[in-house]
Amino acid sequence: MNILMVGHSRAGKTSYMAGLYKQFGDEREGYGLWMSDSNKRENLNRLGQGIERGYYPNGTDIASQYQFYLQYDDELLIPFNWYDYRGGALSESSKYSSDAQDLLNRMNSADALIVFLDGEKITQMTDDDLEEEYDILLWAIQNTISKRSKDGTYFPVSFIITKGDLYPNYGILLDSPGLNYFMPLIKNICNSTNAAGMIGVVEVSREGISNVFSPLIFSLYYGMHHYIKARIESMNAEIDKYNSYDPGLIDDFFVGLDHLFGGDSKTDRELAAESMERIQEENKKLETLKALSSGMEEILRKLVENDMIIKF
Ligand SMILES: Nc1nc2c(ncn2[C@@H]2O[C@H](COP(=O)(O)OP(=O)(O)OP(=O)(O)O)[C@@H](O)[C@H]2O)c(=O)[nH]1
Ligand SMILES: [Mg+2]
Repeated sequence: MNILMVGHSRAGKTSYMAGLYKQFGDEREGYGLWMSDSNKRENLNRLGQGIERGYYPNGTDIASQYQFYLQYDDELLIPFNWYDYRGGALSESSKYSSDAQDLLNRMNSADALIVFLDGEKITQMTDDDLEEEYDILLWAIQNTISKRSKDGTYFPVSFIITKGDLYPNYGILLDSPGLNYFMPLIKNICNSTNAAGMIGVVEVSREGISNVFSPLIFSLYYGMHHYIKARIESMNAEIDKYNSYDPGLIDDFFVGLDHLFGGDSKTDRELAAESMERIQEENKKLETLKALSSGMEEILRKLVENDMIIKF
C-alpha cells in the first residue's frame, strides 16, 4: 500500500514517523510495522530515542521513502510504502511547475494521503501564508479525488495537526486559520462518495507520543479496498499472461501436475508455478487483511468516541 505524507518543511513528518516506529516498530502483538532496511531501521530508532531525550531530527533533504511491512500478530501482511514529501518546494509554485505535477502524480498513485499541518504555525497564519502554503496542495487533493473512479473504493485523506503538546487544549488548533482554510475541501470530502477524511492532533515529544496510530489505521481501513482491487487486477493479469502462453498451464498447476513440467516449455512452466505460489500466498494475506476490517472499524469508532479523531 502506498501512503503519501505531505507537509511543509518542519511540519513534523519525520518526527511523526520516528514516533510511529517507536510505538509500533517490531510490535509482535496486534498491529506492528517492520522495516527490512536495517540502516533506515536504525536511523528511525535513533531518531525516536533522540526525541525521548528532547532532540529532534534534522530536516529531511527533499523527500524520503520508508518501506515497511504491516504486521499483525507477527505475520507480515502487506508492504507499506510511505513517501515523505516536503511541501516547501511548492510554496509560490504554479500548478504547471514540475514540483506541482510531481506531487499530483504521486497523489494519483497513492492509496492514502496524510496531510501534515504544522501545529505551531496554523494558529497564526495570514491569508498570504495560507495561499502560498496550501493552494497547490488543495488543488492537487481536489484533482485527485475528482479523478478517482466511483468504483466503491475510497481515497482516505487524513489531516494531521502536529505539535499538540504546545497547547493546553486542542480547541485553538481545531479552529485555526490553517485548518479552516481546508474547510471547503473537507466539505467536499464529506459529500463525496469516493473519499473519506479525518482530522487528528498528534504529539511526538519528550513528554510522550500520542495519537500517531490514528492516521495509519484510518488509511488502512479506507484505503485497503482500493489496494486489494489493484493487487487482484495485477495478479489476474499475471495469470492471463501465463494462460496466453499455454491455456493448460495454470490448470496443470492447480491440479498438482507441476512436478510433471519438463521439456521445452520448462522455463515458462516453472515461472508459472512460482508465480502461482506467490499469488496464492498473497491472496491469503489479502484475505487476512480483509478479515481485520471489522476490528479496524471498532478501533476507529473508539477513536471517535474518545475525541481523538474527527471523521467525515
Ligand atoms: N513540540 C513539538 N515539536 C515538534 C513535534 N514534532 C516536530 N516538532 C518540531 O518541529 C521540527 C521539525 O520536525 P520534523 O519532523 O523534522 O519536520 P519535517 O516535516 O520532517 O521537516 P522536513 O524534513 O524539513 O520536511 C522539529 O525539529 C521540532 O522542533 C511535536 O510533536 N511537538
Ligand atoms: Mg523530515
